[in-house]
Amino acid sequence: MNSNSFISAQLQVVFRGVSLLESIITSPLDLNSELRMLRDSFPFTGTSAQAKGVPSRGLAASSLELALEVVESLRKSLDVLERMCGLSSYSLEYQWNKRALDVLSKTEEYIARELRRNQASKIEGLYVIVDPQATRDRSVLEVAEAALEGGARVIQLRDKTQDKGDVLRVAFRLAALCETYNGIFIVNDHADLALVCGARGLHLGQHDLPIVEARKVLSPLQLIGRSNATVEEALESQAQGADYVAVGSIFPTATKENTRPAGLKTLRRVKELVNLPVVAIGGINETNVSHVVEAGAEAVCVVSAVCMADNPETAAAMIVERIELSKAKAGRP
Ligand code: TZP
Ligand code: MG
Repeated sequence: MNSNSFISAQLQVVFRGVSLLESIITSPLDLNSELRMLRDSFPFTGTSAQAKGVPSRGLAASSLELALEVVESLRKSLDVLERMCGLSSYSLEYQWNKRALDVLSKTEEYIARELRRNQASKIEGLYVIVDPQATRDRSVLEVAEAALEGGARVIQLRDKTQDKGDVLRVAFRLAALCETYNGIFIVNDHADLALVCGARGLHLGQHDLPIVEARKVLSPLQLIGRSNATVEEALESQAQGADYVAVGSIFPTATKENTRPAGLKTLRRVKELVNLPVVAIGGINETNVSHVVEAGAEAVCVVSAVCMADNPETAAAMIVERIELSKAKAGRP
């Protein structure tokens, strides 16, 4: 292939890619119009790209993942074109490329947000934190597997003591374990570990990395959850771009020192004001879990009630049953 036909192939990729994105991103309307304007103003000549037409509209939501890959490939093609065509910064083509990069960033942000919203809706039911300090000397893998067998939907690895290399080895194994149960694996505190082990998400406290900084480390589809003790903190977490909020401590707990009390009242208020999945945490067990579900929490997060139990699997199953009963009683799906 000579350089002219290579350039022509890149132009086809760009024109068809923009057209494909336009057909997938039908809303929001302003983003769709920006993509249409890019296609309408495509300035490059020397290609039959335009003649090939655009794909049909209205692809399914699952095509958002495809759209994300299209964005990535378009960026590469635009970069190749800029370097191979030696575009002057005053040329229409150069200006169009710059505009395209800007629209691609907005498109990528929109797609990632939508896909994360979809993932975050799966943060529901029983959410178990495994911490090697709170497993009664059993391995976190053993306890996590028992919790998943008992019906837990989310597992978070929280390890405040071991070196990162050691935590990472466990994180890889927990990530694989959760996949086999179709569960969600979250890493506490460390964005780098969450990225490297391919966790579905990262959980941050009030004094950890700000969400915007953690996003720079994570892949665009990884979730970020954030702990909150007050309504104001939960609203701030939402404003920072959290995908779910944790609220606690709901009840007194002996597992974590110096927790601030949040209580059921704060949980109810957060449910009213925050438009994200809400996870309740702190002192929750099978005897009080119904109050937490009645207050509206989508997920119930526990440490000791499962990890310190004689039999973590039956303890998890019991809590899951109570959650389901309370949801049914409240007429919730
Ligand atoms: N954050 C707020 S309370 C808490 C954390 C990590 C500990 C919850 O542990 P338990 O044993 O479920 O009360
Ligand atoms: Mg933390």
